[in-house]
Order: sequence, then structure tokens, then C-alpha cells
Amino acid sequence: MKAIYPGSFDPITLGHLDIIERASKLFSEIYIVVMENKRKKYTFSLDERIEMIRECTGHIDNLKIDFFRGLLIEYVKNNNIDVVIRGLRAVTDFEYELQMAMANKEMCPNVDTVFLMTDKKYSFISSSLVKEVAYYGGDISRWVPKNVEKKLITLLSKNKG
Ligand code: COD
Repeated sequence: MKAIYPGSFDPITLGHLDIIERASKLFSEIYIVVMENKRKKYTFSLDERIEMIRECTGHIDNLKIDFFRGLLIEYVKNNNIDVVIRGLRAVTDFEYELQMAMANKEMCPNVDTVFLMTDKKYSFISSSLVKEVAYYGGDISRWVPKNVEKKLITLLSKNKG
């Protein structure tokens, strides 16, 4: 079965990576798709977000990394994908995720959303939290892959300098 794990990945964290590693054992092929929404402002460019994912997922064989500007469900239909994977951290994620899963199901009834629960050590991690802690000089090494930590530090030193 083919699955898609869509997200902003701005940037990818160890929470995302944990979901990717676990999903890659459950499905034959995983599409990691970086979604780009014109109305949203990102810290990293599309190319940077893709590159960071590529650098830290080289050990997983059944991955395809891609991007898309548009409705997720269009990408799903165009690529004959069976399942949408999403991660759940806390009850606060649930409402948004349920709404998205239901809208996607309504638009494409043969596609299901599968939720993977976060590992408890990553349950509080989000891309925004990591960026905020890094901005104020905190240690983010336990929350992001090494390549992402380096990239964030470089970006912040450029912005401060
Ligand atoms: N542990 C486990 N899971 C996690 C963690 C963690 N620490 N951190 C994040 N996750 C999960 C999130 O819950 C989410 O499921 C996924 O990882 C990606 O997270 P983000 O934050 O990188 O990406 P999102 O949630 O901003 O992505 C939203 C989309 C861009 C996928 C969505 O808005 C979308 O599909 N947009 C395209 C337009 C569209 O189709 N809109 C209609 C949707 S009905």
C-alpha cells in the first residue's frame, strides 16, 4: 500500500522523523510531500525544507520525497495513493486533524487517514517550538536531526548578524 505523509516540515524534527521511520515499516512506499501554501510564510524555502528531509532520511529505502502546491487530495489522486498518514501529539491536534481527515474523505472516499501516535519523548515538539528555542540560544539537539540543528544555527546567526 502506498501512503503519503504530508506536512510543512518547516523544519523537519525528530518527531516527524519518528513517524516517517515507523510508517516506512507499515507501508510499502511512503511519499513525504512538502506542501507549499502561497498564503503561508515559512522560515525555510521549499528547497531547503526538502534538502533537510533528504539529508536525514537516507537510511530509509522506501521513501519518495516530493513537494506540492495545491490540494493534498489532488496529489493523492494523481499518484494513486491509498492512505494519508498524520501524527497525533495531544488532544489539541485532534480537532484540526479530524476536520482535515473528514474533508479529505468527503473529496476522495477511497482514501483513509491513518494516525500514528507520537512517541512520548517527542510529544511536545513542533517545528515552531524548536525555532523559538533556537532563536533564544537554547539547546535543540535532542529535538531535531543534526543537519537541521546546523541549518537553524546558520540561519539565526545570519539574521542576527
Ligand atoms: N510527533 C508526532 N507527530 C508530529 C510531531 C511530533 N512531535 N510534530 C508534527 N507531527 C505531525 C503533525 O501532527 C502532522 O500530522 C504532521 O506531523 C506534519 O506536521 P507539520 O506541522 O509539518 O505540517 P502541517 O500540519 O502544517 O501540514 C498541514 C498540511 C500542509 C498537510 C495541510 O494544511 C494541507 O494538506 N494543505 C494543503 C491544502 C489542502 O489540501 N487543504 C485542505 C485540507 S482538508
